[in-house]
Amino acid sequence: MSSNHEDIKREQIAETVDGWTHNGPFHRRPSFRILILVILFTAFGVWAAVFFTDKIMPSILSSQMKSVHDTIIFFTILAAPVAALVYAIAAYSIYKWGHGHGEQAPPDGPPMRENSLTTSIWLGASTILVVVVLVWGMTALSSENQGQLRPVTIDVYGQQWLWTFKYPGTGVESNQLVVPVGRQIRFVVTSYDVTHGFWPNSLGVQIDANPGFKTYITADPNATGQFAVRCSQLCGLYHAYMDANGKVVTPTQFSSWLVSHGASTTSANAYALGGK
Ligand SMILES: [Cu+2]
Repeated sequence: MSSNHEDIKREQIAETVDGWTHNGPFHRRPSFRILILVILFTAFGVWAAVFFTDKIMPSILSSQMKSVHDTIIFFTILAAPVAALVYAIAAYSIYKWGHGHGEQAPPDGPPMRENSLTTSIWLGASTILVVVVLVWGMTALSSENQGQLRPVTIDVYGQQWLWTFKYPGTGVESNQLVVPVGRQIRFVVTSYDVTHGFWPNSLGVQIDANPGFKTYITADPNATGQFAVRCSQLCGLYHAYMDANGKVVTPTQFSSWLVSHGASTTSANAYALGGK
């Protein structure tokens, strides 16, 4: 290619990047620089989803929490390019036409709804994203509701501002939530006063505790460890401090814990190690 040709090409590129043509779908064309910003911001979003989620979320102690965790990562990755496009256009506009940068903003172009290509891409992309999210969500939800034959039932009581847990058949009542690993836990939840939200965070489930009737939720703990039980419904002055300690332990440890809290060995073993 001759140098003359290269000059002309460079001029054309410069025109596409910096100028705005009056026949493009966006009036001023999305420039190469915006595209670079979109790629950079998307990469940041994907990085944040993959490396940051673990650091800011509760640990994973159940199959439900694993599914919550994966869903958050997956949805953040899906949302990253959309957010990146918005931030890229905003950042570029502020840089290029912001106060004090010298250049005057170009006049508005024709309305976008009149451009069928733009609206088709926009509608098509939104539809695909929504359908993917819907299918993912329904799959995750249906896999959470498979009941086990002999779940461990725990009665949960919320009140201003503490949690009480009762372990039926053992006579044990505690402000600490201890559950055995490898068994399905069925929480029967209610409240003594106002509506609270029962949220054992690392178990990845959450349900309202309503006065006057019972709600049910099941969790499948698959790893031992500590977690927090929080209240997820604004319930009064000390709502933020309405928390309890939670612990996933082995069935044998669970049985000993029940005994140390007043259960007979027979009832603790029957409850913790295979009975109902
Ligand atoms: Cu509460």
